[in-house]
Amino acid sequence: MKIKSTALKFPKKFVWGFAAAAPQIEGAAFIDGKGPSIWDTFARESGRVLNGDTLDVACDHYHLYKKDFALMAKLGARNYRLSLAWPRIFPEGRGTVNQKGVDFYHRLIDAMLVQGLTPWVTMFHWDLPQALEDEFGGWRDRRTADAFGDYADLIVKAYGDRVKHWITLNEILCFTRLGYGNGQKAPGLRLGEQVVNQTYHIALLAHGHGVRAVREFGGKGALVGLTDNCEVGIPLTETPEDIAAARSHFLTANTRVLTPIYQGAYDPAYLRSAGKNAPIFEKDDLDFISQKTDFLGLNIYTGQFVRAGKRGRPEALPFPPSYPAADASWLRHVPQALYWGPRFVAEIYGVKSIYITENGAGYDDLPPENGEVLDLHRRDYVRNCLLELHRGIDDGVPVNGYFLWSFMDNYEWEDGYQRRFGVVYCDFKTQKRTPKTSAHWYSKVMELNAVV
Ligand code: GBH
Repeated sequence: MKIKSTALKFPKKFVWGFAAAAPQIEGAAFIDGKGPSIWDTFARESGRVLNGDTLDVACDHYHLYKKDFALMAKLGARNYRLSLAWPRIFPEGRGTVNQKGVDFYHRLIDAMLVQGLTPWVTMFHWDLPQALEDEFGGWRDRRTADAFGDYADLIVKAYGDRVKHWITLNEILCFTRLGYGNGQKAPGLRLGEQVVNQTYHIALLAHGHGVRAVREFGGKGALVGLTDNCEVGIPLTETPEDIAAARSHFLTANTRVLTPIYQGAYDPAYLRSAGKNAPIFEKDDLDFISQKTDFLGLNIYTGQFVRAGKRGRPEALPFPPSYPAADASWLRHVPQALYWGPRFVAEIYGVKSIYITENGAGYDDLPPENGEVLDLHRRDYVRNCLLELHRGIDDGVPVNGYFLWSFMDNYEWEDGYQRRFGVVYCDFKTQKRTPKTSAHWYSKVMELNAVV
């Protein structure tokens, strides 16, 4: 018998990298003039975050970034998706600029370039300046989107000579619905559906400002897009009926962000179902929101099985208790999400360039033993996801890159420091970094540009 072994190669220019976000790794929460973010406040309220963990020190990346970039480069990464802390640059959200904050990111970006790392900069990853929450009610008010516009102008002008890949916002749902609707994330409010719809709209306006800023001041070759965490419907069987049902589920679940951005109008079905809770907007808003972007970032961790029910209606299936999941229990193992998510956005919205801006798994890993963290579970999760991503690319889905979440263990929002998403273990007491087995494995993936 002769075995034919297929090399699971990715396309030549495929982008591989790591992803992280300022508030989750930098620490230095009150150093060098940084203002408080809504997360600094939220973390101090009792019962909000596991063990009362704060973002004060995190991975101390603010001081250790050079070492971190050296390790990233040693593992073979060429791209790094980071975010900038708005309250470091505008401690009060707008008005006075904190030059020390601006300078920090000059040094940070230069240090990346020294290590051959291309920066992919997210303008906003949830750390809204507290002052804007106090003054305007944060994402409830369009003055927050205007303040974001000034911030976007400043950072694109300051760093645009070296940064050519910009991401406006990370996961609108998480800082709108989860912050103002169910209180799970900062600012921890539980307001009604109209407010939630309004915060989505203000966030979309901020996205528009981000795109505008890059077009105005980004210089030659600057690219911009949004990162969305779409909910991915997975056809229970890959038959035309179930595929159609999953696709229709996808549209309904993601329409409020993607339809205005790609079609310049709210989906009539969404407006109808929102009724009196629909967002209040001005007509020009939608032109602004739908300015052309260059790519779409997708954060995909999990999915939802869907089948065609009665008269073909999509039926989302509940997960049985024994369905395999990470220690982050929302993160069920559904690797097919990496196939269907990108495929549906390409099919429904005609998106021509997609990057997976996050994918990874959160476990309560044990400390290194003999210098090793044998996270075979994480390696297996990521590998299965990459196999499905590869299948999509083979089928013609335009995915151009993948960023693993995350480089190192970090502040996992309301789950504090217990839940670890890193492929590098971080000892939060000593700040020692130890690459886990998954890091060494992913290093080979990047080197060989293939699933290994
Ligand atoms: C991303 O969010 C974030 O961008 C990143 O900062 C974070 O560290 C990483 O993923 C890992 O979590 O309502 O109980 O079903 C992931 C976002 C997390 C959003 C789970 C929705 C639903 C929880 N998702 N959440 S639940």
